[in-house]
Amino acid sequence: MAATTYDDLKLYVKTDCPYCARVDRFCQNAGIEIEHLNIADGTNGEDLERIGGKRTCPCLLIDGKPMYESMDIIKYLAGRAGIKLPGQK
Ligand SMILES: N[C@@H](CCC(=O)N[C@@H](CS)C(=O)NCC(=O)O)C(=O)O
Repeated sequence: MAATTYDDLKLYVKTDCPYCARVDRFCQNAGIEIEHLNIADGTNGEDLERIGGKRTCPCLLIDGKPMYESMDIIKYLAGRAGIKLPGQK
């Protein structure tokens, strides 16, 4: 499947974060490409705290607005990609 890149989205992640890995797995299966910002790099951690009030990962920035919680992120991305999640009507 050819991947689709979403330029209005950025995903804050942390190395070895299982919730980030869950979002990544979904993206991989759904053919969704999003720019990743690792909070260990440069000012990414400070930036995330300034934007969202905490450094918890994953955090999806949608046009600059933060969405925390891996399942909320996956549901949002599924909606964008027109994918129905298991159990969804
Ligand atoms: N319920 C959250 C859990 C996220 C979470 O606990 N992330 C950890 C990394 S694995 C974290 O960033 N902890 C540090 C913090 O909350 O400041 C989700 O599903 O996204």
